[in-house]
Amino acid sequence: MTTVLTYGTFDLLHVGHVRLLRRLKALGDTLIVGVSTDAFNELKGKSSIYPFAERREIIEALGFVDQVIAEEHWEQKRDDVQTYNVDILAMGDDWVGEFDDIAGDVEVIYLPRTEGISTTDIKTVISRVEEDKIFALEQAVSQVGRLVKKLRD
Ligand code: C2G
Repeated sequence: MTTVLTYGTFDLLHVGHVRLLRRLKALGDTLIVGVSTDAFNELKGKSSIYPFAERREIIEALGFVDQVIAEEHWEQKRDDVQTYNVDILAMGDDWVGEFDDIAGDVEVIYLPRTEGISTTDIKTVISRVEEDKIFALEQAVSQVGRLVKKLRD
């Protein structure tokens, strides 16, 4: 039985995350996912829209994920590899080389990311939509103001 382990924030889950996790599951029999806690996200300099409990619940809902654990600090990977008897530690290749120091205990591999999508991009699109809506509302309000003024004159 081959056990694969990976880690991530997995905020606003998208196809980049899902495709990576599917590929990781195809590498073995058991896939364990370490989801970054909100506190660890702060250490990573990231903030997430969904709190840890919801990000964990969403990953657990993926039928091909066998277990979800909390990722609380950078140093836990080596211990997790021992605790869960992990054969492969795998990440997207934006992390290439970052975890080679634990290659002695486990096979460390990096898989190509899915280009063209990221949680940051999704947040940007949503914020732009909000800005457009606010602008349209401001336009409507000023138009109503002008109409009211005309009616009064
Ligand atoms: N990913 C991907 N394709 C994307 C976006 C993300 O393959 N378009 C991969 C990343 O390479 C990572 C995983 O999905 O392996 C999770 O990505 P994030 O949620 O951004 O996690 P990250 O902040 O990279 O956290 O200790 C490791 C860190 O916790 C990794």
